[in-house]
Amino acid sequence: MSDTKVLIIGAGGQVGTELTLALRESYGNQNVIATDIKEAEGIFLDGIYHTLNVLDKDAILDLVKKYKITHIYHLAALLSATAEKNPMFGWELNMDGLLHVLNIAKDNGIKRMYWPSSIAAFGPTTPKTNTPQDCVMDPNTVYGISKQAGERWCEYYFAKYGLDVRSIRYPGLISYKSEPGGGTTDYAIHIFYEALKNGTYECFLSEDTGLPMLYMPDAIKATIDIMEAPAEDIKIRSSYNLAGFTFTPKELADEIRKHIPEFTITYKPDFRQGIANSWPASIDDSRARADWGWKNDYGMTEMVDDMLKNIPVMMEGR
Ligand code: VAH
Repeated sequence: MSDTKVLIIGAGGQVGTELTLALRESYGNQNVIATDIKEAEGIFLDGIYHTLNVLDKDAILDLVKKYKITHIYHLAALLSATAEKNPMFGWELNMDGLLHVLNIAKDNGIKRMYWPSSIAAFGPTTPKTNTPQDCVMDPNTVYGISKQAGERWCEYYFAKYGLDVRSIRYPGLISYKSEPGGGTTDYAIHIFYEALKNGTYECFLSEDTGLPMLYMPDAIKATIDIMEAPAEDIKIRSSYNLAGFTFTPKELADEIRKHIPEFTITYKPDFRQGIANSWPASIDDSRARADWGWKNDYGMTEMVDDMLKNIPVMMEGR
């Protein structure tokens, strides 16, 4: 019987769906309480699930007390493109939501808390290549501003209250088990479905837009590894840089064409090009590698192979 009781807030998102599956494996279905704003469906019918609005702090507290929660993974957020369409709600959900969870964790003896930041916390004057852990951060998107502010709050709650909160700056995440969440890097997911279904894809970023990316199995591994690392190994309490590989839409299309020779791509940049232009092209994640043993298992080639192998299987099962 595990004495670990995990609450996942925002379990229905791209990361949350796969994190729920992984944490159930680690701690048992009965020790993982998955929550999201939407009604339970799919995998969430196989375990404990509650609809939860992260802006309702009393509802969060009720669940923490009902299940005697020991660990919280707080994932709920509006991502970059979505938040730009609704700035004030994006700020409210991302910031008030985080502060509700930080305060509940502080006041209710939560042993460890996880909250994802993003490379979106960097901005247009951040060094673009091999972006250092510590450098200029001038995000110019609602999402990026909320992530930069959130990092400051996490470090504050650790320093002032001793809350063991840990964080990773996720790059673009690529997966097939869950829908992408309205981000700028989502092109790198949509392209696979379009390539398989239609043999062509119209990309909303320009062909030479290099962005740091990571395959979801590695993102889930990193998330669990940082949460299970000894506290003394976590020397950065804002958020750790992390990435796997960098590619441009053209490079990704060329890799897909090794599997689907007739695949074609066109480019029609939209407002998301301006968001992508403000982000780094590659990330120095040497501190995560040094402090808690991070290393990615998947490179771009392995990711493309795995996506193109698994998407058809998953689509047949639907
Ligand atoms: C987004 N997928 O595009 C997210 C991520 C670095 C990008 O944070 O908004």
